[in-house]
Amino acid sequence: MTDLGARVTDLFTRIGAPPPHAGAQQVRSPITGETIGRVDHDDADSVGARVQAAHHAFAAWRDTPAPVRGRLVYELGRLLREHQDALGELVSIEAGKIRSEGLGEVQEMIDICDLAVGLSRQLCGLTIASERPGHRMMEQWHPLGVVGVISAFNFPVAVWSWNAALALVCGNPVVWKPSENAVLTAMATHAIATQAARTAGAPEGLIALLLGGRDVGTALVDHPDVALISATGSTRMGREVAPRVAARFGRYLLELGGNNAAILAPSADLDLAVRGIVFSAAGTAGQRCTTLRRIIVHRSIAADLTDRLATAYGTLPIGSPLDEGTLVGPLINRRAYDGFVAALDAAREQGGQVVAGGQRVLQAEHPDAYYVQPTIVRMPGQTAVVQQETFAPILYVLEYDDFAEALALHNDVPQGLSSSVFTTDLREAEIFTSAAGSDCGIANVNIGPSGAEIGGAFGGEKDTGGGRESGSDAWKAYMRRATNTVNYSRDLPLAQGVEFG
Ligand code: UN1
Repeated sequence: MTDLGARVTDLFTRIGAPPPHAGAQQVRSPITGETIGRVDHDDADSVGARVQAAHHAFAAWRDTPAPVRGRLVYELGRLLREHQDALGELVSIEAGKIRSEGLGEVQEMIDICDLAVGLSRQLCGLTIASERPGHRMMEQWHPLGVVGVISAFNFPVAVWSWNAALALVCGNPVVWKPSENAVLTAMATHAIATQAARTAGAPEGLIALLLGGRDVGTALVDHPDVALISATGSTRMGREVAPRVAARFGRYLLELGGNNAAILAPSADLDLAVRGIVFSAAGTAGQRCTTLRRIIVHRSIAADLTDRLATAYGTLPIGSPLDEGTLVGPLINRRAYDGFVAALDAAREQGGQVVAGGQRVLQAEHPDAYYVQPTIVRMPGQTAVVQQETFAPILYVLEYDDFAEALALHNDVPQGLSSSVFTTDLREAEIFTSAAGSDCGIANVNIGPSGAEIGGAFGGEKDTGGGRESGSDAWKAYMRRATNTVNYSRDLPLAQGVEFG
C-alpha cells in the first residue's frame, strides 16, 4: 500500500469506518497521483433499492417531531467535532486542500449542524388575516420527501452537510451521490452520519450513499420518488439535470458555475484588498465556485495593484497541502490542468499578458500530480475566455474609468454567483449592493467573493442556477407549503363576496 493509502486506512479506523481498500475502482490523491483506495460503484439497481428504502423511511421520519429530528443532527455535529481532525485530513488527501481549509470544511459542516438544530424548533409558517369573519388562514411547512444530493469534488463533504442537515430536520431522507473524485471523504462522512442516525433511533435507510459516475447520477435524477434534486457542479451538468427533473415535475436546487469578480475603486484600502484578493483567487488552487476570477480595477491604481499582486503571488508556497506552510495545493487531476493550459493559451491569443505565474511546477517530483502557479493575466477587455469559468487559479485583470463602466463589465458574464467591491466610498458600496449593482446572489464589500459563512443564503443567479442553500430561509426549499383556511364560525361566507344560493 502507498504511504497516503496507509494514512487513509489510519484515518478511516479513527473515524470508525471500514478502510476502503476492496473494490474495482481506484481512488487517487491529487497530492501525488498515487492510489489511496479502491471502491465499488453502484448501478441502476442499487440506486433504485436505496431510494426505495429512503422513501420507506420517509413515512416514519415525517411523523417524528422536528425537534426530535434535530437530535440526529445534534449528534452528527457532535461526532463531526470529535472527528474534525481526521475528516479534515482526509479532505486534504482526497481533494488537495491545505490543512487549514480541510479543517475549515469540516467546521462548515459543524456550523450548519448547529444552525439546523436550532431551526428544528423554528420551522414556522405565517398566520394571515382572513377577509372572512370567524376564519383563520395559516401556512404550514411539511416535509417534502427524498432529497437527492449530487456534490462536487471541491467541497466534498460541506455541501452534502448543507443539504443533509436542513433536509433531515425538515423531515426528509437524504440520498447522496458524491463526485467520483471524492468518494473516500463521502464514505467516511456517511459512516459518521450512519452512527448519528443509529444513536438518534432514526429509521433504516434514512441516509444513503451512492458511488458512481454519470449513470448513477442520472438514475437518481430520474427516480420518481426523489422529491428534490440538489445538484452542485458545472453549468453544463445543471443544464442536463434541470430539464430531466422538471419533466417529472420534481424540484431542483442548483449551485452551478461562478465567474466572480472584484471591483477595485480608487479609494480602496489596497493593503486589505491585496490580502482579500490573494485568498479568494489563489486559495484552494482556484477551485472554489466562489473563487475570484476577475479583477476590474480603476485605471489610476491598476499598475500599483498589479505590481503588489504579482509580488504577493511570487511568495505563495506551492506544494503538498499536508505540509505546514503550503498555501496552494494541487489541481484535482490532469483534466483540470489541461483546462488551465487551454485557458491561458486562449487568453494570450485574445491579447492577454501573463504578469505572474503561468507554469506547472513540481513536475519532476510528482509526474502524476498537477501543481500550477497561481496566475495573473492582464486582459485588454472582457474577451470570451474571461467570460467562461476555468476551474483553476487564473485571475484576469481588466481596467475601467468610471464606476458605471465597472458595473457593466462586472455583470457582463453568464454566471452570477458571488461578487465584491473594494471601496471606502459609501456611495459606491451602496450602489454595488443595490438592485442596480451586482447581479449576483452574493455581493460583498471590502472582502473577497469566497469564504461565505453558513448563516446567509448561499447561491447565485443566471447560469449559476438560482438555488439557495445553507442559512436564512433556504430551509424552505426542503419543505412543501400548505395553506390552511380554518372556519371557526357557524356561517359559510365565501371569499370575494361571492353569493351561492
Ligand atoms: C463551493 O465552492 O462549491 O463561500 C462552495 C465559500 C465556501 C463555499 C464554497 N463557504 O467559498
